Amino acid sequence: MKRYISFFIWVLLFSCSSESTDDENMDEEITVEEDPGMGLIINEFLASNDACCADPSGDYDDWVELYNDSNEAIDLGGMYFTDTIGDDDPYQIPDTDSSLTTVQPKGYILIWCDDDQEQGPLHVSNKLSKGGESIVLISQDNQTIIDSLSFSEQTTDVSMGRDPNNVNEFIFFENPTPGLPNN
Ligand SMILES: [Ca+2]
Ligand SMILES: [Ca+2]
Repeated sequence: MKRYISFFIWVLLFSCSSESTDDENMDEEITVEEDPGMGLIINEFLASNDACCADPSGDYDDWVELYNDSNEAIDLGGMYFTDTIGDDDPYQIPDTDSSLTTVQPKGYILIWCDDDQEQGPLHVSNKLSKGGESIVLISQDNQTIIDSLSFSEQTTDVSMGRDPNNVNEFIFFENPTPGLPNN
């Protein structure tokens, strides 16, 4: 009889622990349903700018377009940018004026790769190489890579960006769209 009771208790315990596992699974499903989006992503870039589009100072400089695919505003201030994977001294975007460095939900922002830091906090020290290199955006902790890509040889005034029909594919754009949806 004792053995029978202890078996019954064991079954009871086992069924309780099964229930708690089910609860955890339900919590995970709810989190997925919230759909946080892809976060901040590299959406388009132009590595050789001759006559495409000028920065606010009138310079035809290289640029990287970022898209905020989350539902919250994101401040780039304090993040790091580099054109080299594994760079141990990436450029830190100043956190001096969040009104200039914040990208709104579902919004776009441009980083100018011109080494013109005096032109504002979104002008970084790395110019992009037409022959190909990398674009890496790193979090304020200087460790977490937010997004990165490597590209091969580019054509002047032809940008490369995410295909609006498949955001995981990068294609060329004869008509670049800095600050606007790729088209
Ligand atoms: Ca410039
Ligand atoms: Ca665009």
